[in-house]
Amino acid sequence: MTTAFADRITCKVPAPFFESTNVLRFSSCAALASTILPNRNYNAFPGARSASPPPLGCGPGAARRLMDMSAIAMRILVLTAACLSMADASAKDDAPAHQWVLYRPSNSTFYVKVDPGKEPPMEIPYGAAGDVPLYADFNGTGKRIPALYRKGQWLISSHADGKPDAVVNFGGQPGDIPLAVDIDGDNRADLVIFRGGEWHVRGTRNLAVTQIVHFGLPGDVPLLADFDGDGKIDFAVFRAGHWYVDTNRDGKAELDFAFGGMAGERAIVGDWDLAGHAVPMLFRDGEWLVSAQHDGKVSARAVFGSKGDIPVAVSIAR
Ligand SMILES: [Ca+2]
Ligand SMILES: [Ca+2]
Ligand SMILES: [Ca+2]
Repeated sequence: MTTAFADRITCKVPAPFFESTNVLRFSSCAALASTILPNRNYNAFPGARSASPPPLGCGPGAARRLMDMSAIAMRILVLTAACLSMADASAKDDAPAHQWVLYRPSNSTFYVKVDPGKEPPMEIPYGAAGDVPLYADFNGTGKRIPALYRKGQWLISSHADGKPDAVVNFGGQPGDIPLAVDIDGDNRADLVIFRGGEWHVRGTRNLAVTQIVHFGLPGDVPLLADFDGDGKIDFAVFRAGHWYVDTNRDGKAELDFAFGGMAGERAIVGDWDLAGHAVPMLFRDGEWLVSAQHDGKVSARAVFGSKGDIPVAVSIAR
């Protein structure tokens, strides 16, 4: 099952990310691509558990392969031109705009892009090797800001100027994984440390209290989001292609679904539509896969970033 966003694709012509302004979003790219390149099934959105990454109509991987094939090089040009012509059609799409955030460790820089939007990604140099990037509304202003976790120190940059203006100590044990989500409902991101199945939650309503929640196992990828749409943040873990979600905080999963499982991919959650349900996403070397129905099927995809980047956040642009 697909959503209204099923065939919405971010198209990127084969040029290094951020060095090209030809990052376009358009509707019906899948149908367009299959027309121009009929030997590829661009209308199919295979499940994320396939042995190899699904073909992309306009993604860099597909583009590289196709560029090597001189016999159809001209078709690429035709496709690119057609993408350009389709750009305006997407303006009629009533889907909400999304803010995509990734972090590039090689140059310690956040990249923030709004799609659809004509502005190039905003670049925020911030951090050093080994830092863990975070992007959340730490101040309760309605605006998300960058932060870094560095061996138990949280370096929050309210002005997104590459300098921390608040430093908080929380966590710091080897293997601790930081998360920043508003769990206690005061609109300010709470600091959370996942430690091998134990969640340490320091809510902003009462900084003196650290709550402990048990869910998951050592080695799990922790995730915090409202999966069931009841307005409360759920505790979730990603484990080798399976997602387990504890919606009532009793340590047992109410939701369990498969999505992903390939080596090298990263699991994150994002706000995707206005219904308030968080959606699971996978990041594979610059390709983002969305499963809006929690059924393991890819309902939308985008291209943003490249190999080595860290996906940080996806939210409704406001
Ligand atoms: Ca809070
Ligand atoms: Ca919930
Ligand atoms: Ca439960």
